[in-house]
Amino acid sequence: MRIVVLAGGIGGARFLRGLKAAAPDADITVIGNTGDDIHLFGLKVCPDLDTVMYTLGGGINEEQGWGRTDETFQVKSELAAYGVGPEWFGLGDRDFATHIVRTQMLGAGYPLSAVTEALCDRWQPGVRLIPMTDDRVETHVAVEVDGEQKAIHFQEYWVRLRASVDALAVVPVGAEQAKPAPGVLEAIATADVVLFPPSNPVVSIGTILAVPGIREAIAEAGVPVVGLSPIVGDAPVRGMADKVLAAVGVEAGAAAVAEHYGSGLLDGWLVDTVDAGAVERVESAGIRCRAVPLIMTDPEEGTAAAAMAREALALAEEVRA
Ligand code: FO1
Repeated sequence: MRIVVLAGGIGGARFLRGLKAAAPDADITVIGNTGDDIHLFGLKVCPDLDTVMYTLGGGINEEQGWGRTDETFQVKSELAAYGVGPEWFGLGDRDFATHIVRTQMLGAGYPLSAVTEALCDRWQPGVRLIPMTDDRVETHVAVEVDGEQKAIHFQEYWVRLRASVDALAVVPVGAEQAKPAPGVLEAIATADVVLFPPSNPVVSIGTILAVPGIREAIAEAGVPVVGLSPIVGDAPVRGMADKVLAAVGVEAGAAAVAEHYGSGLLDGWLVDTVDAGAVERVESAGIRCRAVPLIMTDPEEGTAAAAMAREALALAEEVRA
């Protein structure tokens, strides 16, 4: 079975670990969000690609869900000693090697998709990880600080400000001009099922869908498209998805997110058991809906994520019938 998964950061990566356990013989292609990418110290950092690669490759810092395990921060403190910031983004020594190799290969002319493939040679994530595009896309967030409106990089909003101020707008800068990376449209066209894991519907999955051609390819693939709600009980399971959902006028609810994606895209939607009351509203939007446990209580073992993945695949078969 060929499965295509649109993935963002932590929630997507943990779901993928469960999907691999639930469908060990499946051929899984992950289309990774690159809107989180940030250039720091002359290096290109790809947080969502690295979170998938490290999580599935066994190098992730499990508590954080980002960065490497057994990390040290000598380089970061030496940079700070030179007064070179930003200090609010925690790049570790081991992680720096990934960004150095990536930036070196990009500088030699390799596209991000080839670089990602090369980095995955080391990590062997057990899935094919393709960036949504090889072109530069960076999500910026419009905020009002001290009475002044300005656009800041997503990472500054997310990490430095901790999404403590309202996001007035979320803009994937460069998305309109971006082209799907090699292999993305082919993977969607040959998929047996497409999954939207519980990643952020605006800044992760929304950004991937903003690359011209990707949303259309999924809508026209003619195979089941099934998503899992990142919102449980009207609150995001993790992160601050409600902040960016508000920016696009979507309430932080399991049903509202399904409606946001729309029945033109989604065939099935899983909500958590606490949101069983939302099933009827989702079904009336023309999207098949089931209420199942969606909290990945045991990220390490991944058995909860495997159960969620099995439910998603089962719903896909139900939709296909
Ligand atoms: N998230 C944080 O909350 N604090 C950090 O200091 C931080 C550093 C960091 C370094 C490399 C990397 O790949 C990711 C990092 N993240 C950090 C996570 C990052 O903000 C992700 O983009 C979000 O978690 C959304 O996916």
